[in-house]
Amino acid sequence: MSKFDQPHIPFLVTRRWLLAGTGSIAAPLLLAIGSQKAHGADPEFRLKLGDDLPLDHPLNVHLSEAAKQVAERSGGRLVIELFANNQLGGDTDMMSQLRSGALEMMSLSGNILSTLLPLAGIYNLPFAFSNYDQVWATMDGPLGKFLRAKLEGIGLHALDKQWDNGFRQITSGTRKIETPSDLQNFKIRVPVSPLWLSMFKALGAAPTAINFSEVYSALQTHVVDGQENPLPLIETAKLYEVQKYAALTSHIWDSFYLLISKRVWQRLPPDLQAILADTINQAALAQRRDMQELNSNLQIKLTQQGMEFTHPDRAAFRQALIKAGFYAGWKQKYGEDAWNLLQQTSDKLG
Ligand code: X2X
Repeated sequence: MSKFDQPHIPFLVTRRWLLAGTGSIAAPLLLAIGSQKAHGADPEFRLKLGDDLPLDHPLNVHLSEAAKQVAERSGGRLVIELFANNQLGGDTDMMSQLRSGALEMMSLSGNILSTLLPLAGIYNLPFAFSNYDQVWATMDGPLGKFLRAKLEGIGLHALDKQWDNGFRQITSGTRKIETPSDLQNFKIRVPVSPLWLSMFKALGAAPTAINFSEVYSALQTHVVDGQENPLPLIETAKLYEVQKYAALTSHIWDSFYLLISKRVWQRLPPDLQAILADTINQAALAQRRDMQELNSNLQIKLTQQGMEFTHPDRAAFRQALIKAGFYAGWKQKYGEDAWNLLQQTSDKLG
């Protein structure tokens, strides 16, 4: 080879791939499950499923298992290929792909989805929940049903069971957070969601909306000083490497809708629809159980990894939001009907 020849590059390592959230490039980011060879024939349906979480997050552990089962139960007719860890782009990109037909399935939080359908994120209202009994009574109950029906109206079929992301906690690389006043002018990353921006502005912080695919690098390069996410994600995305303090505010409970484009859903024959829905909904229930267990051990693990925890009084943050008119404003945006459905099973807001 002359010195002018290009060396052979086996595959393209993109910036996105390198920054895929974990800071580690060792693990393959594509899980292609239930390949056609295993079943000897081309599948009738091959669906790509994209998500934004690290491979070892319980959501991906259970989704990849579910994908295997779908291939088996359908005799290889239906194959789901899981693209984890923002491999297809950040959430905003993947959501566009889902709408355009380039992607068939996606797990997506109400936060990003609210940029398409504001109501989809109503369950993210801060301090709506204090425990998982309330959470699942809400999302498996009347409000969840109401929200899934609204999603059909914008061409998205949501499977019945949501997947847990968890109660969100604030982390910081620069200061301990104990009271709302510690958030004054705090440069914090939030998901691309009007509700989050509005909440942290109401608390006096300086929030910036950034997709999760860019969060590790935004913290590492000090574009922002903090972020907020549930402990299982702080652990699996290794955010403890670039954050020092964690304040256990549990300010927002968050989860993922398991979405499939309505056009694709309607093309599936009823027997494949049933296999898909049943297998993935069962996996969601198993994932919820794992998340709760994981949550209880993670404080110890993250402490060993160098994080320091504070236990703020949640009521003080809620009071600050009430005082800023936060709940009154959002009640108007969401409307009485949805607000009252939420309040049937949530803590009293406002
Ligand atoms: O973007 C985040 O922080 C995440 C992954 O937790 C979501 O809510 C989509």
